[in-house]
Amino acid sequence: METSRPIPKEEGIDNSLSVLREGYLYVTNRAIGFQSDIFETRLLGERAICMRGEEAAKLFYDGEKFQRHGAAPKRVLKTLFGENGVQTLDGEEHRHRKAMFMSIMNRDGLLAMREITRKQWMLAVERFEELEQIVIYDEAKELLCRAACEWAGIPISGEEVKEKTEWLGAMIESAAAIGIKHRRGRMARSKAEQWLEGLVLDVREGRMHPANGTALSVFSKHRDLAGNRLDPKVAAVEILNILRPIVAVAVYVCFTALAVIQQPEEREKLMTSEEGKLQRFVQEVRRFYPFFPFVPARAIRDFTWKGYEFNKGVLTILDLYGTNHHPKLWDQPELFNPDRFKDWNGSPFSFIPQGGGDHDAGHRCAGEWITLEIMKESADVLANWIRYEVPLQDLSFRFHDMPSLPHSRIIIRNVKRLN
Ligand code: HEM
Ligand code: MYR
Repeated sequence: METSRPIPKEEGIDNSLSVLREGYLYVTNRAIGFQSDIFETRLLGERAICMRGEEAAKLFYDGEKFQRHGAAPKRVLKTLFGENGVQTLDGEEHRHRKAMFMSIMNRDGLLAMREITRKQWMLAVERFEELEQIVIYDEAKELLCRAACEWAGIPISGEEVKEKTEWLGAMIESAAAIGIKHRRGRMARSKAEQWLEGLVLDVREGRMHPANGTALSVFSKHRDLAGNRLDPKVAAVEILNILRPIVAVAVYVCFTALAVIQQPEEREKLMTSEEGKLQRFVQEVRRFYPFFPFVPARAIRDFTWKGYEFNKGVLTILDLYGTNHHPKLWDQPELFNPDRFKDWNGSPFSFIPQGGGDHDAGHRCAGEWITLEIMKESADVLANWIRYEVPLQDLSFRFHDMPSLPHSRIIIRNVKRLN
């Protein structure tokens, strides 16, 4: 029998405000204070266990021990994720729904995304050349909205792009917000769900014929384990689980631009546009900068791990940012160093910016590979295809903004296409 030991405990009736105040550093700060990669606290009115590191990630992604149903706060479902989507499913039902997502993440799908991203950047750069200055975050959201719709088989006219970009952006930007910003996110979600529900019905009733293999086609026709089509509202939630995160890659594009600007030696290495170098650069962007902070789950049953007792139903949080910066896993974690990926061992639990474990069997991000394709193409554009001036601005970002972004959203001037 394993002897049990107490989990270090943070005092306080509720520490949710500390999470808002400290953001991405909340778990790290306490892990240092307790000298422990696991501690307990109280969040959103209940007991919660917080963990970081490779071993903790291995435990968290054990589908026999943790479930997702009832774990994400309602307010996050109302804005970021949507209700009854893949993020909230468990067991066989999850596996079946996840297979629907993974079926479009094949070689052709990835190549298509890369090509669409390149084309959208070219069109955007033509516009940038006519303008005195542009804001990279705003432009990236818009060009990725066009790319997302094209990839997903969704028609979108020039006039619609701004509105749809605004909806998708609001869902991302309101994910951890309160008050008016939260309400903006909710409203954006309901408008976007209505729009996509309409398209799903158009496909089912033969008024629209999106290309085979696109998200609109596959998700509209998908059948659940009982052989039924998805409720159109759920199909809309799942199509949004494609469109929204593609637009969210704009945050990574913005951080990629920041790295290109602030790391001239690393930028030099990208000059040959070699795939391996682009890959290491964007991997380091995903490791280094804060984006998705942590993921929640609930214990399915009572169990003991390393002597720590987990009770059935206990809310458990895995710190993604803290794991990507864990000093036991990463040499000089606060140094931006793409070359560290030359000898990274590829563990599915140590480098987890988009979740850990297995893409098909677990909840690891369905869009991780296309994220990399979009980022590599964007890094190539920002480092090699265009030249531009970077005026004086506040490029700093804060760890308590969720999502965090450079304050200026990155302004560049006099953009010119090279050759
Ligand atoms: C899940 C991050 C882009 C689709 C997740 C999870 C994280 C994440 C942390 C949850 C992992 C977990 O629950 O254990 C990100 C980040 C992205 C990104 C930081 C960068 C913008 C994408 C893209 C797509 C996508 C481009 C699709 C085109 C999904 C889906 C899930 C998911 C469908 C749910 C998977 C499941 O519950 O089984 N993502 N993601 N994500 N992501 Fe992403
Ligand atoms: C997506 O759209 O699914 C991917 C990226 C969105 C990131 C938003 C991060 C900010 C706060 C998240 C709080 C999550 C708590 C469960």
